[in-house]
Amino acid sequence: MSKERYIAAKQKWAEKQRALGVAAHAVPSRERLPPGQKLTDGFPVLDLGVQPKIPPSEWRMKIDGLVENGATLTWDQFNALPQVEDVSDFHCVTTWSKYDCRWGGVAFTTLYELVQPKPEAKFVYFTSYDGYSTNVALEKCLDDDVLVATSFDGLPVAREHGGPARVIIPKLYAWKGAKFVNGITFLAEDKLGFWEVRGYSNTADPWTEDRYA
Ligand SMILES: Nc1nc2c(c(=O)[nH]1)N[C@H]1C(S)=C(S)[C@@H](COP(=O)(O)O)O[C@H]1N2
Ligand SMILES: [Mo]
Repeated sequence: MSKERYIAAKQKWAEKQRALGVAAHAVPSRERLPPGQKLTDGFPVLDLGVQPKIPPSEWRMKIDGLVENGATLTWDQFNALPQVEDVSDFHCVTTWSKYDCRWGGVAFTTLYELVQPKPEAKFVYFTSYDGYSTNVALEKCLDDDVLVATSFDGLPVAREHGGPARVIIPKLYAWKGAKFVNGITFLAEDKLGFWEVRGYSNTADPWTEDRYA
């Protein structure tokens, strides 16, 4: 099941990257702004009051849990992985949305391929340098717009926006995308993250205003 989704997403990524420069657009649904959201031109910053400063030489991304090939990647190793770019819309649960965010980095499917999750893996738990965490069903991570972004609009992701690397999952409210990400754990059972244990919805679908549990 996951395997098929993974292959389908890989294929879509490949098609998108081929078309890049011609039509690298988010595919807007007819109603592009989810219910209850307001469009913003700026880019608000939401964090826990800490913006950790991680020198590239110290940065690590640990991928573990139910995987065949666990990995702890250095900055150079991470950036040596195949790169993608994708334009998507960004929806924060506090009701602002930002259109056409151009993110570049490593597709989630590439990391999936690298570590080879076991069939029992059904959930993903992300952790961050600021103590943040969030959880997402593996199936939701296997879309052709989910990536660990290291660039925004062609420039390195700014520290306040989660640099050096942050997760982007456009189809879910943005709290599901960990800034300052340093860990990805594959699990058989769901494990609630920072906001999920504090009453935010576990599924976080902007289209059904699935904000709070
Ligand atoms: N590490 C970390 N990731 C995080 C958060 C955070 O506080 N810490 N906030 C989340 C929330 S609620 C949102 S809306 C987005 C905000 O991203 P931005 O600050 O780039 O707008 O990051 C998400 N990821
Ligand atoms: Mo948010």
